[in-house]
Amino acid sequence: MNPWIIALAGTAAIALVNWYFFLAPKAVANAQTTAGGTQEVNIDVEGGYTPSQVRVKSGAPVRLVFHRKEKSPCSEELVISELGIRRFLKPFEKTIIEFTPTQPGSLPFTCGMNMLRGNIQVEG
Ligand SMILES: [Cu+2]
Repeated sequence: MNPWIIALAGTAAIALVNWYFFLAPKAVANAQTTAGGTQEVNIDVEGGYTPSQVRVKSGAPVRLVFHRKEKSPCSEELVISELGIRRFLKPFEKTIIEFTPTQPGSLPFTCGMNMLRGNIQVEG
């Protein structure tokens, strides 16, 4: 095969990987506000968090509904270290986590091994 083609294909592959990790748009989900004023977000847990980027407002209660759709031990624990939360997520069930953010900032959440990651963006 023509070495130029191989070099070109290699460059294209590297560009694609860089795009994926640094530039690809990450979907940010806005919380849905219920009639009671709670900001509710449904997050699917299966090999990762969907959505992994969540936006809420400071000063109103937040309800995160984690729906774990697998048995993989990686995702069995949910940690939100900024809030001191460490919770077991039962497989194929929903686990509700409630808190009220009091100031703007980032609240990262991860699995117990810090492999799966997401973030709650609290806006003022
Ligand atoms: Cu894990």
